[in-house]
Amino acid sequence: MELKDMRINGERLQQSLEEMAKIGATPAGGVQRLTLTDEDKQARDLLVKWMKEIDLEVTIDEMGNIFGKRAGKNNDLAPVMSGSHVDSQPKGGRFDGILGVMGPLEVMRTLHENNITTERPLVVVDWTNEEGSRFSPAMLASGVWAEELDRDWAFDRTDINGKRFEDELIRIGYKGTLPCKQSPLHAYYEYHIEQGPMLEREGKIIGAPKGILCLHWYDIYLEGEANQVGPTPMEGRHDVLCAAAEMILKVNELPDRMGGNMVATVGEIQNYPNSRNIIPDKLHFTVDIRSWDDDLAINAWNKVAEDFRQIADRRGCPIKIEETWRVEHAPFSDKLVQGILDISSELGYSNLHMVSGAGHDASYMNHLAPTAMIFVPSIGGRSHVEVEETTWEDCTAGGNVLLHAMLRSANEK
Ligand code: HGY
Ligand code: MN
Ligand code: MN
Repeated sequence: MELKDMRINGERLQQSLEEMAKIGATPAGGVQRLTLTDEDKQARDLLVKWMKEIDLEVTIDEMGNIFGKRAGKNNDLAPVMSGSHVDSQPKGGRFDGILGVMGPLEVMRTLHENNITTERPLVVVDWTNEEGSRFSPAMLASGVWAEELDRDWAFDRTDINGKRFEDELIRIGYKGTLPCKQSPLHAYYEYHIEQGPMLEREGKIIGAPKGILCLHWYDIYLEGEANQVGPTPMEGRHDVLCAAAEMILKVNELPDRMGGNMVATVGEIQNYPNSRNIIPDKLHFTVDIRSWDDDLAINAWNKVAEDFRQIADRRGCPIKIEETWRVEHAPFSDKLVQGILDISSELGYSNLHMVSGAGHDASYMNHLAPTAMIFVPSIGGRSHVEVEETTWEDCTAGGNVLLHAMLRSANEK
């Protein structure tokens, strides 16, 4: 069979995704595989088993990143890498992340059974803690690999129960010995569901994002004064929940105030002591700001942070602000993006040049090598929810585009 006529085995890809979806399955049809939980471990164990079944050289680094390498004709050449993440959001979907690990694995399976060896080696990767839900920030381990985040800072990140990242990595047996450090890459492809409405709205099958928005994460801590809700007059209260309520609405108003081209969200809040008859006196909430324009995002943050300080001052609730994490917008390789659009057309798939509002490990890989992503539609534009859904046909289509994009790059001398 000629290379151009090769296709992945869509049924096998579906079976692998269905097998993985059983790990951490939730009653409403989603998955919960939070980073470094037992469910994450189960999915990792299954991935490693499948990698070994097709003779990939499996290595695990000290951040738990799992690499499966398929030798090329010339292993001195820098590899072509493709991957994503097996961890999920709490009550997350069955496609986010895992499609981007099962996709390249299926590419490797297809090459393996057809005895095809590319010029360059190929690597499939599972990046630890892409989601950042249990341990913030997101893309933690790809950030360390790209040498943009400090490994020991990452090791010390804690979850809401005070468990340390490194301790949990050791507990599930995935703290490898390989240093978590970048190595030369010829190209990086990430295959992912769109997680938005564009492809469905435009009636297209394949999305080729021009890049990813910047992601800025902040953590806000407020102190107030607890008291019995009955006898305490309204006047003079230091109620952190009321202070936060004002602040959260300021975040929601921010994109309009800045003239658009950005999104701003408060997604997480902890209120203490969270008893209906005690005035709350401790509170934490998060802020997520994204834009293609990094400066706009920073200007927006500076404005809303000033609002926060004024509200905290007026309400007598001391505030602590942490500028937790920033990753700048990622403009992908024009060459690789055009390649994805061309391959999609050659394979007969409609396609759309777009942008990614969702963050991906590709943002960091984009600093190291020519990078691009392949999107397939999310039904109803929904993601990070249990009803997240993509048709098996579209999963196969994206896998075929990934196959030919990887082949094209891996056969470059
Ligand atoms: O936040 C994101 O967009 C990704 O899911 N980590
Ligand atoms: Mn993802
Ligand atoms: Mn996600």
